[in-house]
Amino acid sequence: NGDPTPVPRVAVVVFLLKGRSLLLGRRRSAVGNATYALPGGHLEFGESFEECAAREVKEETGLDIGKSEFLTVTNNVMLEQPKKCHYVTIFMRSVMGVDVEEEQVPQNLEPDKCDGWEWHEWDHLPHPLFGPLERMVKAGFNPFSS
Ligand code: 8DG
Ligand code: MG
Ligand code: MG
Repeated sequence: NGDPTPVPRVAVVVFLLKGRSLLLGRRRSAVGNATYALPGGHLEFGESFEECAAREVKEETGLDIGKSEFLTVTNNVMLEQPKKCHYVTIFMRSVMGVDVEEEQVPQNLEPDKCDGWEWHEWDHLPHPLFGPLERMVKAGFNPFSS
């Protein structure tokens, strides 16, 4: 009866950088609702991190990422959320004009999950950030200098 035993899941998310800005969308979700987060989602069976990054960015924003590189990984236990969850989150980076064709414009392809995608300057990040991202920023992580 009830839910099966919960397990940690793997997520892949992308720091998509453009000049001094990065792409963020405000979540519509039982996890981190109304907070600003990176594009990304669940690693599927058989995928590489790079494949997952490109697929999730394409599904959520329509942007075609050529390449992406691994930056870091964090362990995110979120038992206080309306939907309790635990993610091992892989953070990738892709740079507009280098790994991604510069003139592409992000579209909100999953409006049930996101209010819209916007470029935000690193020095003027919106609030509140999604918990896992907020913790990294507070700890001094910088995707431009990693
Ligand atoms: P999918 O069905 O497309 O695979 O999943 P999704 O609907 O796109 O999943 P998601 O919630 O966007 O991402 C999966 C989990 O990744 C999320 O619940 C928690 C974790 N996660 C972080 N940091 C971030 C982040 O900055 N952005 C996103 N999108 N997810 C993040 O730990
Ligand atoms: Mg997704
Ligand atoms: Mg997502």
